[in-house]
Amino acid sequence: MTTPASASRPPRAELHVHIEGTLEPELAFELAARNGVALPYPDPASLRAAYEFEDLQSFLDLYSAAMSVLRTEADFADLTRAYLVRAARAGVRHAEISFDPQAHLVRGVPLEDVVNGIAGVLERSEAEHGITTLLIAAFHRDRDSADALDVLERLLAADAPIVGVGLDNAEVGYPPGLFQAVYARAEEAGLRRTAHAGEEGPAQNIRDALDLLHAERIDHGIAVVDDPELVARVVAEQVPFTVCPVSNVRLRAVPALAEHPLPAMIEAGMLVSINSDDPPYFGAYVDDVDDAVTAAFDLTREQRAALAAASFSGSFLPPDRVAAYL
Ligand code: ES4
Ligand code: ZN
Repeated sequence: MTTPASASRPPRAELHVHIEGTLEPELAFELAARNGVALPYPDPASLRAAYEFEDLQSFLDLYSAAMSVLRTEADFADLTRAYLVRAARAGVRHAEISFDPQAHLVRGVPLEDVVNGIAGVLERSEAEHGITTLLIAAFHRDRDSADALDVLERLLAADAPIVGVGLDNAEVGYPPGLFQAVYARAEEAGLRRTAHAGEEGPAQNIRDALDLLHAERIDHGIAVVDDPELVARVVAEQVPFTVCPVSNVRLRAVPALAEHPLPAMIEAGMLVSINSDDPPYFGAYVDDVDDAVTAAFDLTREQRAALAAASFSGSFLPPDRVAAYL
């Protein structure tokens, strides 16, 4: 008899999760009522039923629309708390959470309400949920990089409690090089650097994120397998890749889980972790992702433990704190 994966789930870190992408339909309706905002669906079940995506853009359209319910500091606090409660159940002990400041600024939500709402809950996360956390400000690559730079300066001036910066939203047509000045400023300010690359875009975007942005970590990065020379480099440098296999299937970056390059990335010796990305939208928190890849690839206990260990060693925690988790 085989043991269910859940019975032996190893503790893990989650390194790739968008806090706005953790908005459950039920909470969306609660916040919509509280704020007098209308959602174009009659109830949570109809909204959840709309989570069928053709590609990254079709997801981003719905994700942006649902975000309209997030208006106040309390909304961001409630959103963050709900994620932490569910993540704790998934065995998450450390979470590096991204937020999209520009998605809220364009709607007139003050930056400090967003940051204070999220950070106020993260401050108490270790005590209340048993999860240590770090916060990442992610910039929209399909917006002008001057806007990203302006938002970064505002975060720095406000001494916002962020560990680093990221780059997300539509990838094709918006290469990493556009954001060189933003990442140079982040590096100068002592911030850590990650970037979505090679999700829908080519392997060259991964190379450019490393070389032009000095990214220390790559989000998704599944296109790396198209470029053996790049695979050899990221293996040699042990660049962490935060892979989101269920997200990639749901956004049709890969046709099916069985065809996902995760096993090839592991076999090559890359430092890969598995992550949820936007859990309710893709129907899977990180424990569900663990179950899905364990079943699809018949992963051994050792391989699952290696994925969990890589989630800590790929984190932005200092080495002594990583060692304490391993
Ligand atoms: C995202 Cl799956 C994905 N890709 C790019 N940007 C994003 N923002 C939220 N989820
Ligand atoms: Zn993502």
